[in-house]
Amino acid sequence: MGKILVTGAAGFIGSHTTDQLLAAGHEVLGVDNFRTGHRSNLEAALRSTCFRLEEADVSAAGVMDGLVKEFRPDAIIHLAALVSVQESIQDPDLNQRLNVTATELVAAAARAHGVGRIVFASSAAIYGDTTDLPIDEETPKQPISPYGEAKLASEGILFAAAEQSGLTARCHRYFNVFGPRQDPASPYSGVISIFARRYRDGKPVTIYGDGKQTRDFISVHDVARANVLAATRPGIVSGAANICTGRATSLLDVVRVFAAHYPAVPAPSFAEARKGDIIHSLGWPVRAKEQLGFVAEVPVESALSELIKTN
Ligand code: UD2
Repeated sequence: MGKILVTGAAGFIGSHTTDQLLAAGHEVLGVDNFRTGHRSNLEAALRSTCFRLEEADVSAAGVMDGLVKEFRPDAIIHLAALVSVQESIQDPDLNQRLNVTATELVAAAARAHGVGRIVFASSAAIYGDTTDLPIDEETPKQPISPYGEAKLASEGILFAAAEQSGLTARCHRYFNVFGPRQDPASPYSGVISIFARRYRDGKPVTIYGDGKQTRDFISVHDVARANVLAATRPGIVSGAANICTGRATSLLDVVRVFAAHYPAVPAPSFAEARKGDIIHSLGWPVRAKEQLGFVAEVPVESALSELIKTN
């Protein structure tokens, strides 16, 4: 079994990835500064003797070098990031440090200590607001936020490191990920996390626009599985792939599932569409299948039902 270092291990995607790695018998070193991650997300992982958690900032000089030198991982899954697009606009310097400098330090540590693979949390945000659907990996990269710019720059950093040192770099362009442990704190948090909290609290949700907008919503369990595959499956080569389902789900579809589970909660209210909101987003999932053997398996309806049960 392998040794895997997970940055951002206490975050939404990081904690699910850690859980799946441990379940598969790997040894995991988790790194998190708890800026947006929560120790409680790792409650189960912390009971495992194969898991160690290090409180540290990946973007601080020397941190990754020291940890990689000591732990000698077979692979690094780099998920630590500034995750809010909105925050990247408000604080571009912080975005640069957490989303670009951190990647440079991860790549440098991997090269210095002979790590074989890096799996990176990229984003569909690198495609900007294209209306050319479905989005495949050849779609022009035209990010419209500092967040998207940083994810694209990080891909470049990792592919250059792969060219120079022979390590394998896998960049996962996540679409709209949802599931347990996603933080609904900001109005710009993922819509499903916001809806889950509102329904749980007995409050009606607000739909911006007519609710017919669609997204390629993918369960965090599928996303974590893609991370595990990319880090551990033999014979994988460097590349970037969309991590998506290839299926469009509208907000009205999402609300229908919640409403059926919470019949006492008042009906949604409708408000004007958000400025700059895109109407449809949909990924083309074939490259992940070809390069990783990854196909999303969890239907949105059952992932929503699971989320509601743990709500
Ligand atoms: C993603 C980013 C967002 C921005 C956008 C650019 C995430 C979570 N969000 O938004 O920051 O960069 O891409 O395209 O990565 N909605 C409601 N009610 C609510 C909240 C949201 O109706 O309470 C709508 C929202 O207006 C949108 C849809 O739900 O039409 C999905 O919103 P989202 O923020 O979850 O995801 P997205 O892809 O629009």
